[in-house]
Amino acid sequence: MRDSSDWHPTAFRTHTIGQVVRNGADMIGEQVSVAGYAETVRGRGAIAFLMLRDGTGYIQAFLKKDNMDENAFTAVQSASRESTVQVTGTVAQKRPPKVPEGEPTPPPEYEINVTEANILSSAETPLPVGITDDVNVGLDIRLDNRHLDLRRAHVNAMFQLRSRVLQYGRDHLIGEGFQEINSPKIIASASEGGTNLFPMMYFDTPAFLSQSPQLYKQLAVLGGLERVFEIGPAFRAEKHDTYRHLNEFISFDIEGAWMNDEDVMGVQERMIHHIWSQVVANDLHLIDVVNEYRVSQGQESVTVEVPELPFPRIPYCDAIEIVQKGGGDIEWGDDIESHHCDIIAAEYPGFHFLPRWPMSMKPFYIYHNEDEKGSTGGQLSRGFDLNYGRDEMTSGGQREHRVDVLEQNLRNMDLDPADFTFYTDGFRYGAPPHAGWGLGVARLLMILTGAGNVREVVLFPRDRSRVTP
Ligand code: AMO
Repeated sequence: MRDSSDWHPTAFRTHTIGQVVRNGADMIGEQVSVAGYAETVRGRGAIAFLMLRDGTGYIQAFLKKDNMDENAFTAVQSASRESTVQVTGTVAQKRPPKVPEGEPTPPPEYEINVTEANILSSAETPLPVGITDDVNVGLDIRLDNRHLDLRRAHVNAMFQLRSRVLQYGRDHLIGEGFQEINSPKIIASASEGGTNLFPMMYFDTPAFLSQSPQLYKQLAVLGGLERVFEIGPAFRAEKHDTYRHLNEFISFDIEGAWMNDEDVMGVQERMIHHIWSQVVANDLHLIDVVNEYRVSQGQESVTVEVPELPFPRIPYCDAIEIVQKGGGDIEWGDDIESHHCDIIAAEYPGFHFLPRWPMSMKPFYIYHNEDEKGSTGGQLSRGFDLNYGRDEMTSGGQREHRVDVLEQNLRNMDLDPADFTFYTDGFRYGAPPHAGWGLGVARLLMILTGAGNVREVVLFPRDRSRVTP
């Protein structure tokens, strides 16, 4: 579990369990207080073994009636699973298990000889979902009881990995000169065009939940912040029911001045390379926990292979040819859907960019150059996607910075420039060429953890049928 070396003592414990487990050799005889969940309680009569778990590890607490208050002893001995317990006692080395001759002796393990114990909160029984035992409940029941589901080791590990991924991504971008921003989530007009907005009342005025920080991150760059990023929620009123769509998701966005599509693809691949390298350097113990569970379920283990740079670039026109050659039914100007991506993924199974989409497929804010035409003469744009296998991770592109073209794009897409003056005004007083992207955080986590569904790596997912807990 988590590295606990720099956790400070709190009112309820002097040490984390992880600290005692790791530093046990130097702590023999030392008095400690730890607190955690009661995984199991064994033993009868005058002794009891309590297996205690906190967010950092597991330890056995050894209780002897003679060594402590009798009522406290009895309370622990009859404690239900998952009750929270605080124990105080001295650190001791566990008696080593007998190993057959010739086999290596396992590393020493430590336990706590308890002198004081305190049930902090008793767990009701039965538990609606199993924590340590392999109770086969579906995802829905797990999500209804997420507060318990999170106590399972592999679920806990997945969310630790999620936090790490965001940390490494953030570190990388800050290292490339990006600064973090927060854009409003209550907005007055569609940021992506289209109709997939959740309406709301903002006092007496109709408003919407934001679909994307798109227009605001651009305004920040136009205002001179040059390189910005945001990790925040995006809301889409789409009636999807798939393993990779939610109605609220965390979008990891960047925007940079004086950059084109190729420049921000570079930022993207370097960031992903950094995240993967850091996970390999620091977090393989978390991947091991995930794999332990996967193997117990008969699933393949996940391996974290740092992807090579640069990622392949397969321009849209070439992608169409690959799909056609692979027997897929597609024409220039069509969207590349998941079943088409399967054909491309057969050749490019890892991360790959799909740059230069037709302008007709891309939002009004994407840049295009009149001279850049596709194989059938259609107008090409500077919009791109990043895919991993069959799944889209990211969309991005160079942005249109010429206000007259921008307004024409809006009209071409049946949008009224008058509704976007808060945005287009940002381009009237000198606008740097700029570019950016938006990455679906849960989709990236799906790859890293092997999760087959974004809901696995989202704390409290919001989909068509789920708005609680
Ligand atoms: P787009 O709409 O493609 O682009 O979204 C960017 C990325 O966000 C993720 N994503 C989703 N994840 C879960 N559930 C959903 N319903 C969902 N919709 C999108 C995907 C997708 O690639 N403004 C542009 C980005 C930009 O150009 O900077 C945008 O929002 O991984």
